[in-house]
Amino acid sequence: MSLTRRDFLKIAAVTGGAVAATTPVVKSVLALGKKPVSLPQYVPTTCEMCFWRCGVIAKIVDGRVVKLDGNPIHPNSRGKLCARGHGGIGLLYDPDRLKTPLINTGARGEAKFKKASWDEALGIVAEKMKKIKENYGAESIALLTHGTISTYFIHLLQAYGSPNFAFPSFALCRGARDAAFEITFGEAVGNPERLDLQNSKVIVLIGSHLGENAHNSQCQEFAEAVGKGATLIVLDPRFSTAAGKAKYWLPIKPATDLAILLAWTNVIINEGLYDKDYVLKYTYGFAEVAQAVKEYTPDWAEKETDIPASLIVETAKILGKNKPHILIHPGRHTAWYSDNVQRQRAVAILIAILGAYGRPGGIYLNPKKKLEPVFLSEKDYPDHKPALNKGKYPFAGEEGVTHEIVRATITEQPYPVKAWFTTGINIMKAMPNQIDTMKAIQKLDLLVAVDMMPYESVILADIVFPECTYLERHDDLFVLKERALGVSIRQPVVEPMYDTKPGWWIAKELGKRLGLSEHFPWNNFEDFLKKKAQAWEIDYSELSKKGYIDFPESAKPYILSGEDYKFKTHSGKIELYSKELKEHGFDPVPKYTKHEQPPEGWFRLIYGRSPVHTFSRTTNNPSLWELMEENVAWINAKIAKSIGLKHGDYIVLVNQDGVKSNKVKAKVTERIRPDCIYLVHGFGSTSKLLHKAYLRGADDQQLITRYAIDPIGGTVGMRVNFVKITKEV
Ligand SMILES: Nc1nc2c(c(=O)[nH]1)N[C@H]1C(S)=C(S)[C@@H](COP(=O)(O)OP(=O)(O)OC[C@H]3O[C@@H](n4cnc5c(=O)[nH]c(N)nc54)[C@H](O)[C@@H]3O)O[C@H]1N2
Ligand SMILES: Nc1nc2c(c(=O)[nH]1)N[C@H]1C(S)=C(S)[C@@H](COP(=O)(O)OP(=O)(O)OC[C@H]3O[C@@H](n4cnc5c(=O)[nH]c(N)nc54)[C@H](O)[C@@H]3O)O[C@H]1N2
Ligand code: SF4
Ligand SMILES: [Mo]
Repeated sequence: MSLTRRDFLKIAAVTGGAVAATTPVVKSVLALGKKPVSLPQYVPTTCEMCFWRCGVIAKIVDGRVVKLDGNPIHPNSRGKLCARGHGGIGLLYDPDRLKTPLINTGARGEAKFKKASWDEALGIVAEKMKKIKENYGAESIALLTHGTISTYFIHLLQAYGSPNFAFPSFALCRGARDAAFEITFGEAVGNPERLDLQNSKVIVLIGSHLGENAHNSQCQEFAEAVGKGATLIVLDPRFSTAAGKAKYWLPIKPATDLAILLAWTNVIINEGLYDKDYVLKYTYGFAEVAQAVKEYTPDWAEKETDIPASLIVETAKILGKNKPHILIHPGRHTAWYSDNVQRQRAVAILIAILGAYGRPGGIYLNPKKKLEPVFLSEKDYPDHKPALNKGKYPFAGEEGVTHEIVRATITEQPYPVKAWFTTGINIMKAMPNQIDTMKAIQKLDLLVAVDMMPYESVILADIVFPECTYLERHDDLFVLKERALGVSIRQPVVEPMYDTKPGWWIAKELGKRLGLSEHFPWNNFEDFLKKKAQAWEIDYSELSKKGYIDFPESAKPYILSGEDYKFKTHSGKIELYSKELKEHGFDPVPKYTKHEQPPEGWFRLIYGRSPVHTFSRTTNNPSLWELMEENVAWINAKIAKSIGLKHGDYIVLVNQDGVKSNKVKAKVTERIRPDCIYLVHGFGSTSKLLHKAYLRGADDQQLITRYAIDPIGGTVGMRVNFVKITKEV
């Protein structure tokens, strides 16, 4: 059962939102001198089982978290959590958690650790950092990071003098989409994406496997739209969960999506089905697009994609006739091939000519209000050398490029990299080409991991700092750009277990030992949060009680009819033709590029999500492991028959470079094209310290020894590997 908004407001009225605060009811019972009765306490906080960051209400009985529910007033959860959100309790009480700081006494990866005190472990890391700075410069220390902890460690590194950090969420995830939207509309589509799904008449999913990709409120709105009869068109070589709800499942040949996007544009323009007024008023470069797509006819696209021309025309007409209430999902994990930005540009152009940006059922606008940044400290960072990826990819953005850190570490160009910090990232699972990652690691004088669980990054580290879980700590406030602007709080619902500490504390203590105390001018993180709330004119105690506060007057979802709306591009218009791309030597309007297809007897390796796991990070979670213990390899039934493979047989996959996977069960199914094999990402852990996940299933990343870099934004194409099936396990 999920909490309703009314239930929660009643609960919020009696609980302070603070960890140890006994409720007034409990206090009155104690005052009567009776045996303490444990009435449940309810504390709101923010989930970090993935990056959707739903509002959570934790139910605590006798100091133990017994249930997590969705916060009904939080727009990302709307009273519900996904399975992984509920599974937060499994993380909190996982017996395999990191419990103390650790010092590696063996070789990297051997997992021979000695327990250490915080003072000892922090002291060792600080001394090594000082030596590296003396010998090579502070920029030789790099940070690979993901999640909330990034805020504190990027701050620490910059204060020490290094500009080198990278998130997997750019190059390996949504970077191409964000670059394409910034080029076209002058702004990214946001996280959560600003999708007006609940009002869409037609929804197009290109990959975007909603239902397996369990982003909570997006799945709720998607279900609502399907329930209201929206027409769903799914492009996926695999019959995904979403394809099961679709009117049109188009099992596209992988790597050819740009062909159908350009052919749809061709039909919509030729048939005059685009939004003429919108195009005239708000876009730049329509004539160039119309000219460029002339060659991309449905007949041509049929040969590229395997989708019949008649279906391409039929679906294009549906899009045109229902404009502007069209939701062409801009995607999230868009690190597919070498032309990710151009594919995403084609999506953006289609959205624009259908008039679906800033319109009901399309993409809604950012809220009107902004909250000014409040920094961890006011002190300036020292000067430093240019970052490793400086000048390499003109549209790479601010989040860094993971493979540039790996490359520079191996080649020592443009300068040596001697230390890595990995905070909230599993480098072996997130980044392609594990062979290169290991080569780079051999070059390091120091490898530090800050994590909660002994995944692969941890067993490779020299020093391990155990962070407490999101249910045991404060973190920075989260600003949400839903239809209205809002702020969400993370606060401890129980005290940290074992000898674990919050990320902000670890960064501050390390900073202290490096002479950087002035960059951490607060004792307790809650003091900083209160200062921030004050600057934003938010009542902190109300935020702490409710978990979420919004500014309803900030919502301005749609462009009004005839409004003189200015986009944040150079021209103030939507740039269908991009002068910016042209100036950098790239195609100003997307052109089709052919990608290599698997040779006879080989299959393209594709991958995606399970609704009950997040990447590798939940594979050992006792509650979620029970729901799915290992992944399986999806193989087309005809192929299986031709090689005598039965459903449930164990197989091994071998890639084009001879790399073999761990054994994995075959899922023999009609639900996938014969030219692909599909794995859920994140499995096949090689960490012996994980009693549930160790060697369960196959690791897609192990087989991704090749990757294709998109020169526009430095994003990575990871679906360019081919595998064979062997039955030798
Ligand atoms: N449960 C759960 N949900 C999650 C996450 C999680 O770990 N677990 N992670 C979150 C994150 S950070 C991200 S980035 C998103 C990722 O989720 P999405 O952005 O939805 O990922 P995609 O890569 O678009 O979708 C994977 C689908 O693409 C299909 N596919 C493979 N190759 C092709 C191709 O060439 N063309 C087409 N059209 N389809 C193809 C696959 O068969 C699969 O169904 O999920 C988010 N949601
Ligand atoms: N082959 C392949 N590669 C991929 C993807 C894919 O689908 N296939 N997906 C890509 C995408 S879209 C993304 S976003 C990235 C995701 O990349 P990552 O975010 O690195 O994903 P995980 O594998 O879950 O590793 C997360 C690590 O952080 C730790 N962790 C989790 N929460 C916390 C916390 O609160 N504090 C600390 N200190 N540590 C924490 C976990 O224990 C784990 O060790 O991977 C990318 N790489
Ligand atoms: S989508 Fe699920 S895992 Fe992600 S934040 Fe929301 S409840 Fe947590
Ligand atoms: Mo992602």
